[in-house]
Amino acid sequence: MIDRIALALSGGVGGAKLALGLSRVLDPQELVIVANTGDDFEHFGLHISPDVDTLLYTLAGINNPETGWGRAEETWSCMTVLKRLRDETWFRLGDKDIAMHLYRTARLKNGASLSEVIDGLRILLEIGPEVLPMSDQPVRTTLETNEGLMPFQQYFVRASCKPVVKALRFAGVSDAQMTPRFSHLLRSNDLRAIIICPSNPYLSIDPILAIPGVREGIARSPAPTIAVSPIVGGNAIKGPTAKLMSELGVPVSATAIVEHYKDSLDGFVLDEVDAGLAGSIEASGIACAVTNTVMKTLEDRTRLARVVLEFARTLSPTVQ
Ligand code: FO1
Repeated sequence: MIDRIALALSGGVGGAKLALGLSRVLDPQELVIVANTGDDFEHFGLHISPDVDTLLYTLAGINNPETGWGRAEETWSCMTVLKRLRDETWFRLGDKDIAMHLYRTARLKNGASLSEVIDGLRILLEIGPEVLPMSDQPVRTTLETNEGLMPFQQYFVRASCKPVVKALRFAGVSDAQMTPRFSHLLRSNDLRAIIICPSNPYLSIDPILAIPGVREGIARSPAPTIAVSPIVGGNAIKGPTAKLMSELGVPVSATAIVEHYKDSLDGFVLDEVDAGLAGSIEASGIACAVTNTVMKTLEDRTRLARVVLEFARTLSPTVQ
């Protein structure tokens, strides 16, 4: 079987952008995306999977283009009434978005696995590539902050990432298994690349890597592992990555991202503004590609996907 499947690890808005680019370059059966579920939480009795839904909405072309998360053409009737009932409305749930959570919650209650539910949503949204949760068991990103231990959405949304983070925990991760399909792919010889999307490494990618066997599976896979830098010129494109890095005592640079992933990487994609870092990164044994990694347009997403896939091809042991 020739190498043909690109396995992308994604969380949040940045990851979803590259996943969309990959989905426009590859045939559906050539792309599998593993989504972070560490941000999942129970809210109003509903099981909400933000990074999964951001990926599904983006791949289906129905995401809210301003925020990146949630749906386009949303209405907020339910939230409006909830506010009158004096209930919690800090986590904005649109009416159409709520339908997704009702579907997911009901199916989970009936015994379906998270993988089965997400595949059901993927098919209903007519998305070609497979989207997998990293695990069917619960993993919950929790933050040790100067305001105490905080569940992820309380930190990220309710407190707008203001608390100072001291450490991160992924509750439940040591008891979690990779989803069977994820584990199978990591062990297969069909992979052309393992792509770490430009998501927040600490909040969106580390929960995936922390699942027992993932790091070993990546190291063992003959496929090249490539990360796209989420840091451009010492800043994050979106979200709290830069703030988090400085609070964790990590220099806010693309080089620090390489350092963070180093045991798992074969290649690293730098933005042009950081081209000067390529030499030292390559001296550490990790190949570098330099390109525009800022994805403003659909064309940017598609072009970056092509660059990553071509880069992987040059790093493959049997370069065709
Ligand atoms: N992020 C916010 O900053 N405010 C919100 O009210 C909010 C609601 C929301 C609803 C559904 C969903 O799938 C995502 C939502 N997000 C919101 C984003 C979410 O917190 C993040 O996408 C991830 O958890 C981190 O990437």
